[in-house]
Amino acid sequence: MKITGVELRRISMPLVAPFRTSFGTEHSRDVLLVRVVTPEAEGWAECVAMGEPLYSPEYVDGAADVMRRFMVPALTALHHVDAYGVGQALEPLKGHRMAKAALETAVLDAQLRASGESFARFLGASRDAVPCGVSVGIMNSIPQLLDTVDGYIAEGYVRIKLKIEPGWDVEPVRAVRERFGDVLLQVDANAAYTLTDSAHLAKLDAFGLLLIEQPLADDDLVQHAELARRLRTPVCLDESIESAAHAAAAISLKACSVINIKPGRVGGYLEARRIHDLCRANGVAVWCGGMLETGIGRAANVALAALPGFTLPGDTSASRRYFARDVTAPFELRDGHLDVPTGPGIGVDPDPAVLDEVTTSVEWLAG
Ligand code: OSB
Ligand code: MG
Repeated sequence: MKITGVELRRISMPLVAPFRTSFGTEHSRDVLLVRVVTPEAEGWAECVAMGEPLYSPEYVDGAADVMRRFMVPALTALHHVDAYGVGQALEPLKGHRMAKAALETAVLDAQLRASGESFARFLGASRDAVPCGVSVGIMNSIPQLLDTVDGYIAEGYVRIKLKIEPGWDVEPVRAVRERFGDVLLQVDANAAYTLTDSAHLAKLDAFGLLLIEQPLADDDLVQHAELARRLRTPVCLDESIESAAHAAAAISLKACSVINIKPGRVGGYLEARRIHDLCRANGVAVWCGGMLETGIGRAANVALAALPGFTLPGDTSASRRYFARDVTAPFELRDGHLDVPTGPGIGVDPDPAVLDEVTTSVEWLAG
């Protein structure tokens, strides 16, 4: 395929409720959508970079800038490109994996729409529906937390993830465990602790958690290995794993026994699949994380979550957990599961009328 041009579209998506983590509170998602145009087909993708560089160094204005200044010109200069070629062409540019992921995914979507193949089939999915968990933000009080979790369990979510930080960890976990019995439960610290907190974190061992996600800093692989020796709760990495090479290092160091795979964080679905394959070969469980995506990003994540190594429920929640109205037909929970899209490419299309209403800017980068 030859790329004719790329549209960068910014949309503003208010969240149904504020989402608080150890790094900040999100009220609305400022999303960068990428539309790649080729003579054969168009492809869509969502860049998961957030408004501010708090989860990782990337942020949405920076992602748009690096795409417009360096990445899109490198891709439109090619006479022929497919998804594998995007990675090769962008390889000299350091970092900016969320920006790279969005461009590669849009090209992959265009390519698969042209050939009539779904993401699920292309990636090697082995299921037609995936079990879903939900990520529950830090709340103002324990009663408020219990009400929120109660609502999610009533909707059918099969696993609860509690965001934690120093001062909001053992007590909320104890309260949820006492109230909801043996529900699948895990926690996510978003790098809020240090190794000196290991005795405190070991108090969580009493609650039979599936895992503790990213307790320490992004670049603390060695410290995570030490912490993993001190805890019975399995350690899972999110922020620390930006590539298959990082995953290989973490596995050899025994820094984790579980990995949260987010395609945006690792540079795209091809690298996400490499991490899946590596983990599967090494007996490391994986699950699909989320970045509060709209239906466009969610569709591809649900396809990835259907691969055989995704043995734990993901943060692939229903559209209504995030947005009153999604830009695609809403993803809806059925018996705790989301159906894997089967249509060509990501298998969903943004609704042009909804898209118009939420769009804050559009930029066309001609090839
Ligand atoms: O650490 O997994 C995380 C959301 C934004 C940034 C980081 C994280 C999250 C979530 C929510 O936990 C996952 C989701 O429901 O999309
Ligand atoms: Mg996380």
